[in-house]
Amino acid sequence: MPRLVVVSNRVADPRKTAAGGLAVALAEFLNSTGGVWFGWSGKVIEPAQGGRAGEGQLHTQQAGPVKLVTVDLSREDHDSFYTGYSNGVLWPVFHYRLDLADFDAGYIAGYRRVNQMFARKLQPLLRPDDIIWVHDYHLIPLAAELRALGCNHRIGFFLHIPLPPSLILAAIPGHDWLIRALFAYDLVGFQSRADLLHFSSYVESEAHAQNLGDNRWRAFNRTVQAGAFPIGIDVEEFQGLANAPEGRDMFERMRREYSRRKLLVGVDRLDYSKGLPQRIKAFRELLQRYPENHRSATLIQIASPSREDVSAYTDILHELESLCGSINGNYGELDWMPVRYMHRTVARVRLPGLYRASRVALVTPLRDGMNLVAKEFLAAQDPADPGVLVLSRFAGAAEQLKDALLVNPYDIENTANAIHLALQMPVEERRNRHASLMSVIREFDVHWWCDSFLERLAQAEAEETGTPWLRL
Ligand code: GDG
Repeated sequence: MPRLVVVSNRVADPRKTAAGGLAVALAEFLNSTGGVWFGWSGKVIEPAQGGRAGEGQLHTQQAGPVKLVTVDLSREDHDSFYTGYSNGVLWPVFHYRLDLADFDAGYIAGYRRVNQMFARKLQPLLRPDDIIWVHDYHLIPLAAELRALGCNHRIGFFLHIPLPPSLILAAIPGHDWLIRALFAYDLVGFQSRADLLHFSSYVESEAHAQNLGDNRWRAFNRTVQAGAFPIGIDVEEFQGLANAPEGRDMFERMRREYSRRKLLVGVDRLDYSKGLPQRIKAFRELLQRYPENHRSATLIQIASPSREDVSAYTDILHELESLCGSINGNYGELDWMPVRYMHRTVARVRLPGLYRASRVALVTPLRDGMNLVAKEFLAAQDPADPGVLVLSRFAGAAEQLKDALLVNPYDIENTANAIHLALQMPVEERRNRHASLMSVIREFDVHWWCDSFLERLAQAEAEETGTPWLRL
């Protein structure tokens, strides 16, 4: 068995329960296969501590069967690579938010510098038969930088966020460089068929790649294969959490506390892609249009802190606080607070109980690669009395979860109607929808995701590799 080397911006100890998302998925998989997990240590070296000179310090730790190897970043590299290019350019543009992008010309050099440094640090650690799996938008050029150092390994890439249509992508200065870099991989995975379609139309129209059929394209002297591999959750693990003492305790406390109410729940990182203000406005519209929900419908919105050094995130924080405050002020009663908004991270073990106690989940991003909260909510439900998922049609998950109530989150009135429908839905219909959604999330779970990606990577044709053709 070849060894698996996973590379992602952040690395987590796979023996500990992480906050969720990517870290949980990868930790779970690496725990079973063993291997190496390489990424940034999370540590930033300030100029006073040696700045650039102090960067690249390697830390190695054995965590069960997994070797964790991390590197430090200098303040300058962190600001241009992480805050600047990754989260100030790629994150907003890939989520179709050109208005929020900060195209500072200096960022791309830092982005490339860090990818080069990652490649330099990783390459000496590789064994000849390793398989390398690179994750997400921070590390798009990593394979090209590894190839430039003579690395001939099988390398796959998975993009966790959406890939926008060509004309949006083309707004990024250096977009051609970025997509060319994807051709250094043997396999490029996307969350949805829509993303794959955007990739194919970009490479054919902008990069004049030759379509070889079977999702393979040839350009820049390389052939790349691409595919849609919708990420899933570990359904059994999540259901186990729901049935564990802490999960049950949370469920019972929520049921007691809200016994006379119908709970609605939203759990998101506080991010402008998640459509939080639009969601709160749709809830306000629900109260306005359907007064029968007064004193009953109660929305718990958890917005876990995220990237607080980026100004777009502080703007949204203030907007949310003011929206929730005005709803509670205008509609609340002495014994009923319509919205409970928490800008805090809730322990993972408590989430399943919260989901299970809720009649409706509001998962209404304006754009989302997949959205794992939608799948976690379904997994946590009691099949005999399940809650209803209200899901944005712009989440990658909507391609799979057709039996959710799909909404356009920009359309506040229709979203409010869908929420009302969800609150009124008879148990028979809730059961039927839930059963059909569960069969999808069970079939396409996180194990399917890892296995199908790695199998396809192992089968991808071995390629000639070569010269440092990646010039900025
Ligand atoms: C990216 C893509 C894609 C959230 N708040 C708390 C908490 N969470 C956990 C959830 C879930 C995870 O974080 C969030 O995953 P999502 O998929 O919803 O979203 P992103 O963080 O934006 O993830 C996304 C994903 O990568 C995987 O490919 O689906 O589209 O944007 O697991 O439960 N966990 C805890 N407390 C919280 O307050 N413990």
